[in-house]
Amino acid sequence: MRVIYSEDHKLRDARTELHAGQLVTPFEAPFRAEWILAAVKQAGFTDVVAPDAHGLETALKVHDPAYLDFLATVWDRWVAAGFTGEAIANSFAVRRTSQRVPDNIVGAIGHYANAADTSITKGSYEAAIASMRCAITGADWLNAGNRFAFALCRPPGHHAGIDLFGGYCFINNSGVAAQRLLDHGARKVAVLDVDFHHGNGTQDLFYHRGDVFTASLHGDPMHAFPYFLGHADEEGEGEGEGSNRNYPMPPGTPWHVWSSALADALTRIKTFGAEAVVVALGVDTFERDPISFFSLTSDDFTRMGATISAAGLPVLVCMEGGYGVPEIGLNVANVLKGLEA
Ligand code: SP5
Ligand code: ZN
Repeated sequence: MRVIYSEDHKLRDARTELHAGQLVTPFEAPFRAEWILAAVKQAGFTDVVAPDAHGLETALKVHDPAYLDFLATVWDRWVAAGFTGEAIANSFAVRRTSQRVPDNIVGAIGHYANAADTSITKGSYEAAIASMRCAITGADWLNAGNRFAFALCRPPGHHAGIDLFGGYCFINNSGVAAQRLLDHGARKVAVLDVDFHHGNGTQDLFYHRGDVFTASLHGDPMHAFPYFLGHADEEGEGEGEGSNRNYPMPPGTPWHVWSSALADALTRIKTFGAEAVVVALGVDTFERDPISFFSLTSDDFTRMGATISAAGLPVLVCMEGGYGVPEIGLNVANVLKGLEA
């Protein structure tokens, strides 16, 4: 198992997250990647490399160019406007409003935001680029004929849509990796999203495409972030009809229920004809995750890896969520162990 990690994740270190009516220290913080890296090394995954210096060519196939330009410039524009706090969206392009991008930076950030939980700071873009590079480098490890890679992406990516940031995500690393696999020979691939939260961004990227199957297992959006996407009747449209599958599940969902959704998703991925799987791995399904409501145990993560491995496909794991508790490292290492067992 090759592990791809960049120190540049530390450039994403916001002071604020709008949570429960207060600006709190973000759940998505640098310690996460440090704890996960330490635990995977401890578990014997010591083949750790830095990512290659990729540009935006692959990202431009799944994101809107103007959105990527916004990400690259938003912090400087925010500072130039005279604002001293972190960049937080507070006005949104919602139902029956114009989708023109305002010149004003407060308007622009609202246009491109799908949530106000993600404060943009100096260095956020550079960290997001490094995270994307980890995913691309991991995809290329599979393109070279290897079976497994772990891209220790931070910041995460699965809430980033074609032209939307939020949910702690800016560039959709798993989606960019899927595109990279297609660009290097795969005819069809799948993104299997096992983060607690619905992969709304990934669903958006590929909803009208027939070359990427997207499956997401997550807390029912009636009760959990991202709230506005992730229902079971969202199955893809046009060329993508039938190539999106959602598995919303209720509070308290344990492994024996969660794993039957996983089995169904893997069966559909095989039937679709995917030649590789990108696993969008959040360990926020853990029973003690501070912002989520599933009941998986640390041993369940080993079972998760083994179940995914049994599908027999090459697997690129991209890190998504998982917060707060020391077990996030162990839980990630357990998935990797299960994959290689
Ligand atoms: C990548 C990822 O896991 N992003 C998640 C973003 C969630 N942000 C909003 C968090 C809302 C949490 N509300 C739950 C309250 C629990 N008491
Ligand atoms: Zn999550």
